[in-house]
Amino acid sequence: MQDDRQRVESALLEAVRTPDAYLTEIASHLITAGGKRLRPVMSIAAAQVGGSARVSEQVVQGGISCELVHLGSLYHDDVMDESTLRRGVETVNAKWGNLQAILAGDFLLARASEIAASLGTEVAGLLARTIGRLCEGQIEELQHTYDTNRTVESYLASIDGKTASLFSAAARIGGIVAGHDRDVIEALTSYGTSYGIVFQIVDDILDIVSTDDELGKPAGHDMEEGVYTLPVLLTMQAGGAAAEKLRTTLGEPLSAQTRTELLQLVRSGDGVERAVNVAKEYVAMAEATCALMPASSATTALRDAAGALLTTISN
Ligand code: GRG
Repeated sequence: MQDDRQRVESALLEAVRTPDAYLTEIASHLITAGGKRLRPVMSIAAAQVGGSARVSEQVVQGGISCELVHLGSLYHDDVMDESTLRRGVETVNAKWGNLQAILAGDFLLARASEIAASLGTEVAGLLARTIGRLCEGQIEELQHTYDTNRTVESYLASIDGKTASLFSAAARIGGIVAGHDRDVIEALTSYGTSYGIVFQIVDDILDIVSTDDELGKPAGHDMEEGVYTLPVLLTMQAGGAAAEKLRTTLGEPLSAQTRTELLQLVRSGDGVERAVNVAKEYVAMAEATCALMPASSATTALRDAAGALLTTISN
């Protein structure tokens, strides 16, 4: 995997190189800043299901097409949220400005599309559809900002689009490019969806239960911004005094003091535990899809990766 990771890094930097040094610098900013590269790693693992051979250059290209979409979405997300820090460095919008961040984000999507097209019409169509799904998920979230009546269905639809669809595409592309059987490709696709749902639920739980230091931003940031995630929705759904307090206080921007107060309220109820239980259902689905794939060390790694996401929640 070390060798594969190096292949991913070189391919990413190569993909954003242009004759214009200024554009190249902006487009490579978050690549050199770091990141976990989960999406290309997922494509590579998906390709290795049922075998262990070194993956082809096309598989690496398929993986980085997903990472470039992820990067493009982060450039745009940071503009929308007016974020100043990402991957431990200044965001593109903070360093160069919103116009540069939007254009460079578009550029990353263009390069991703070009690579996907080189892998065939099925991959090209899938990547285009996935970019649409990310936008749909983000719009669903936007439509329910500060909505205390937001449903769990709305939350799940949003994270399915904004996060899970790209993990699903990464796994599917790995399977398609490696030439796996159709039933294995379908199993990989639904594995990626379940993994992505768990990933986002865990991320949203961490926003509630972690310390500011662990997060590198104030805990409860989502709630403060009007994005009511699963632990908050399930606390409100449970009824009682805590639910009543949340219902009457949320719905508008919060002061730092109120945020801390509400955070305490959510932490002391059972909303977090219930959210963990929902995540566990998706872990079980991810594991069940692995049973439909041929046995191999990559299959075991995928199986273990879904459950491992839950271990990052410490309380
Ligand atoms: C332009 C494609 C495009 C979409 C526009 C902005 C937007 C609509 C969608 C983005 C939605 C979004 C920010 C989803 C969350 C993505 C996510 C799970 C980020 C964290 O991923 P990690 O932890 O990050 O894999 P690293 O930095 O490790 O890569």
